[in-house]
Amino acid sequence: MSFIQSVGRRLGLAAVTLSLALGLVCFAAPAANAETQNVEMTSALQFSPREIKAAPGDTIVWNNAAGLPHNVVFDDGSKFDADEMKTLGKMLGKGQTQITLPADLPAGDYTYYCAPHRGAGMNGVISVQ
Ligand SMILES: [Cu+2]
Repeated sequence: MSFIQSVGRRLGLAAVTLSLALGLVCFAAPAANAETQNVEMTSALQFSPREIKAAPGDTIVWNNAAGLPHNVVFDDGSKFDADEMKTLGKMLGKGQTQITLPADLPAGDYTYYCAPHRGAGMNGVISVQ
C-alpha cells in the first residue's frame, strides 16, 4: 500500500468515526434536554405547585401520596395523546400518573383540574414556553 493510499484510508476512517459521533450526539440531544416535572396531588385538594413551566418533550408526573382519590382533566386536551388523556382521567387513589408533552406542542397555558374537587378549586396549569 502506497503512502497516499494509507493516508487516504486513515482520513476515511476518521471521517466515518466523526460522522458516527456527531450522529449519536444529535440523536441523544432532545432526550438530554427533556425534563421531568413533578406535581403533588395533596389531601388539601391542591395541585402543588399549581403552575409549572415546561417545554415540549418534558414529562409531567402527578404524584398522589395522600391516598385521597384525584384525577387530572385538561380543559382542552386535544393537543395531547388521547390514550394518555384517558389514563389521566381515571381516579388515582395512590401512586403516580404522567404524560409526555408532544414535541410539537404549541406554546401556551394548558389548564387542568381534578374532576371531583374542581368546585374546591383543585386546578393547575402547565405553562409551555
Ligand atoms: Cu382531587
